[in-house]
Amino acid sequence: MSKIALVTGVTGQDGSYLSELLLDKKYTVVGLHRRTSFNNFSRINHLLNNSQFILEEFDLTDPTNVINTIDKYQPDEFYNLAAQSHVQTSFKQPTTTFEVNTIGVTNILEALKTRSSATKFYQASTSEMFGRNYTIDHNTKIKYQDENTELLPQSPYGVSKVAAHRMVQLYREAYGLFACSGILFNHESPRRGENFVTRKVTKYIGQLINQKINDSLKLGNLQAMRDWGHARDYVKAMFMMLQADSPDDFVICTGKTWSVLDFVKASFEYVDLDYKKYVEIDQELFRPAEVEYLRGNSSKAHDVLEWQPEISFGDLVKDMVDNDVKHYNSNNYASKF
Ligand code: NAP
Ligand code: G4F
Repeated sequence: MSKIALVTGVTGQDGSYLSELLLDKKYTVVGLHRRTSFNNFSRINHLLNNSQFILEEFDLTDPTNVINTIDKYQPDEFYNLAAQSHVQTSFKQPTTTFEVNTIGVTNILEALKTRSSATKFYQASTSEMFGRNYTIDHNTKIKYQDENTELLPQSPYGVSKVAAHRMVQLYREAYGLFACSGILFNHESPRRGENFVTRKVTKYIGQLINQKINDSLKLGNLQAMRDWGHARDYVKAMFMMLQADSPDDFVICTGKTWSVLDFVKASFEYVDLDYKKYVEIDQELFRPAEVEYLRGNSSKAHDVLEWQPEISFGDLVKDMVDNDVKHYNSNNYASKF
């Protein structure tokens, strides 16, 4: 009999790639999505006819819904990818962010503890939890974050994810759940939400090349540094964590860092355009508090899980720009992933 995996946030970037990976491994995947006024299945349309893929309506802020879903499927693995995942939005909606990202995780942990304690659980933690903190390598002087770096979040989103991260550690230690958190650094793809900076840039280029936009590209802080990888590489690490001998937390990253400006330049240069002609700085897009520097160290994941990223920064930029140029070349903007 095939293993059953529950995946929350299945309509999102990571949920769609993880579902593909699990289906390839012959899992039955139950994709959990919340009710919306119009179905938001553009990233998973290609999975809907797969008999091993089941869609189930779900909201992790509703404890009864969480318990009933776990009772119904008694899953082997539970991947919690659902979140209010936008940092800027979390400053405007701190309560919703906390309800979904922290109370929602607690609802799942409680339900697993009482109804399905053998289920292996994955929680989507984040490098945003490090906030403005880093560790310095005394030999190389390189600044980085790893599993031992103290968490100093700089946004309601970061705080909500730290609280959930601690809750996962507590349920692992206090109740013996096989519960892991992946501390994933920024990861992108052609399926990235359009309000994150990388996709905002590549979407603009796609529209520009196809003469579908006349406005400038308005951006905020171009100096912030991020460790950007490809989502396809990162969902493999989620799966590997739940196949390990024992549950633990792992940093997942590339170990390199670039500024937002580096990403902008690389994207425009790829299509032989000068970004300076198109980009405008908009003070409204700066955040009340910023995470200025992220550069991970994933030695632990490399040593224990034998995980390492395969897709380079340059290939990530190409993948995203190529996809958006193709996407906006068509008048049918439906899913083309
Ligand atoms: P994403 O594309 O924004 O997807 C978020 C998903 O959560 C969507 O499917 C969304 O549904 C769902 N969701 C939101 N609120 C919900 C609720 N109350 N009940 C049920 N589902 C709900 O995010 P992503 O980039 O795939 O990231 C996946 C996870 O990893 C998130 O937890 C994020 O915080 C975390 N993370 C992401 C990164 C990154 O760089 N991508 C890095 C570290 C950690 P709708 O489609 O209906 O909105
Ligand atoms: O693309 P971003 O919105 O991603 P951010 O804030 O780093 O968060 C993402 O990565 C986290 C992992 O570290 C995840 F947990 C989280 O769920 C999300 O996936 O912004 C990246 C940087 C920031 O410094 C921001 O200030 O880009 C800067 N930026 C500059 N102009 C902009 C813009 N960000 C956005 N979204 N939009 C802009 O116009």
